[in-house]
Amino acid sequence: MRQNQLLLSTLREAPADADVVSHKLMLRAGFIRQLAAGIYSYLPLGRRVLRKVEEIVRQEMDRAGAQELLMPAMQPAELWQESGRYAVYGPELIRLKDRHDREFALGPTHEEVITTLVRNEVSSYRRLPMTLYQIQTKFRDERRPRYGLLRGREFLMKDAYSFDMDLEGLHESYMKMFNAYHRIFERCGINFRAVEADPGAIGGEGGTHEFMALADIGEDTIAACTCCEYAANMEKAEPRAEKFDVANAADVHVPAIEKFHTPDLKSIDQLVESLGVTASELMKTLIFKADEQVVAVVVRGDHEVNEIKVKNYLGAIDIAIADYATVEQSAGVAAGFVGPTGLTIPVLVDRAVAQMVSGIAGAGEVDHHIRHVQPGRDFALEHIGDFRNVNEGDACPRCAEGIFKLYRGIEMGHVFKLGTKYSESLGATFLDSNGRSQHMIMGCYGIGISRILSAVIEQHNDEFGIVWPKALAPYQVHLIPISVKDETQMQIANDLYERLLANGVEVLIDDRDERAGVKFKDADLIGIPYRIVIGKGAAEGMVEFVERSKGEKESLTVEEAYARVSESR
Ligand code: 9G3
Repeated sequence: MRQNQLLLSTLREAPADADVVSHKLMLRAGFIRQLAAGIYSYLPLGRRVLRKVEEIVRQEMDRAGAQELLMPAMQPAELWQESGRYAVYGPELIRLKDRHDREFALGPTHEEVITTLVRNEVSSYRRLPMTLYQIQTKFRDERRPRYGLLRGREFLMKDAYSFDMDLEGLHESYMKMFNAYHRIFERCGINFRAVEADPGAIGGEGGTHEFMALADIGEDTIAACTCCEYAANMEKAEPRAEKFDVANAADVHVPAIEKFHTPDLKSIDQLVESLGVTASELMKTLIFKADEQVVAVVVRGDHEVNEIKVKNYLGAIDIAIADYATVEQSAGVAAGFVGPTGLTIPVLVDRAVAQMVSGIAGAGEVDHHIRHVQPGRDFALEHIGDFRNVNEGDACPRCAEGIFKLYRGIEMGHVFKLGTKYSESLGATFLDSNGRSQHMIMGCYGIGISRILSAVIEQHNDEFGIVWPKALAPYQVHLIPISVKDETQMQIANDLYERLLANGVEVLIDDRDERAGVKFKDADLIGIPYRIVIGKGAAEGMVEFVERSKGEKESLTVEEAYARVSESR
């Protein structure tokens, strides 16, 4: 491609509203342009990278035996009413009416569409297992689109759906996808972890993993063991349950509860400071509203409540910290002074609290706390569970020596075991080998194709710009003649360009009439892996060879340079 014709304008500075490096660089290097909040155009360089990612995904899906199809974005509302999800999703689901006033949704995902399609096309066990996928634009009206392609309102997803006769079939289909995902993210040059995740609202037969690209700006936190393979997102990561028997706590004599005055001590830190205790000697009681139910959750002072774990324990759809009025009304005292004793609402006690011999807690009275609080004696242990986030350094539950380290991550892929959630609600059945009608067992598997561009740039950049992994770069070679007016330079540059093209090498030639400094700055921004500079040495047949990821310059003959980039394919 000749850069003089390429639709490309690089920017010296990123717009103010771009606040992560991948968003800044994609705008500055001319890969994307924003049309509206969370809605982007891919300029030619961006489109070429997007296509490279698509091709890797397509190859690995096909290798895993999945069949590609393409489903509509416009989905009749009736489908979502039939699956019961039309009412579940709020403004995030983009809804519209056609000219006949019929209601449609712009597809945020395609469980309803694919299940209906397969229901109508497949009815015998002989046709199963079957995994179908598409690469297609999804619409989700995010309340706060941000970080460029990381959280958009219109984005490219590969979504796959598997259909099996039984659970072991589902496990096989799931593992084929799981392994294909490993190959995809490895080929994309991404440093990632597959983490055990929480099945979430979509439900499923237990068993769901997220593929997270490690990145400091990632919105998710993952916990990975320093020794074994165990890794999970915070909603799933479980601390090791120390062997403990609540009864033995009763062996130790604990004095009766003693209330004491703690004026102006609001936070855990203030209490720790003024009482000269450690946070692990404190009990924190928080009030939550799970659907219509109000519950108290008690965790140790050095731990944080994980709302999803509480929600899952209660089997609730929604959960949120209770507002002041609800706290006053349900605990009889202002938030911050709530304690675990004397509550009339259910009290969920984290395992770490249940095994405390005694601790300091809120007194249920403003500016007062209580000490010598003994779990089991001073408040009921009817609900004991894992309700907290793991902390860095907590013991791994799977191996003997490992401890957790926490990382920020960008979710690039998510694989779910769905079971019969959609085949039941939408009636996708098949006749088994005994002629009995059974519901198909499903799995679903997503990859954020456009989001991968951001994840890759977050992991592959330097102070000068993007450093594309070879498999994803928009071109493989960047030819840079220093002076387009110098006939010798242009002769060599054009000759190289034609030969490389003829040899199937993706090459971009910077034939603009620009100063060398401008050409190098732009080349660094765009981040093409190999660069051949045709400058003064051209007269002696010498060119400069630079590998973008390394930076050192080599002086080579034209032939040597040609060979270097040709063999690298
Ligand atoms: C909606 C809206 C947003 C959504 C969904 C539905 C996420 C929704 C979960 C999934 C599960 C899997 C197949 C590919 C992999 C992910 N956001 N999810 O169902 F109506 Cl507005 O999409 N789907």
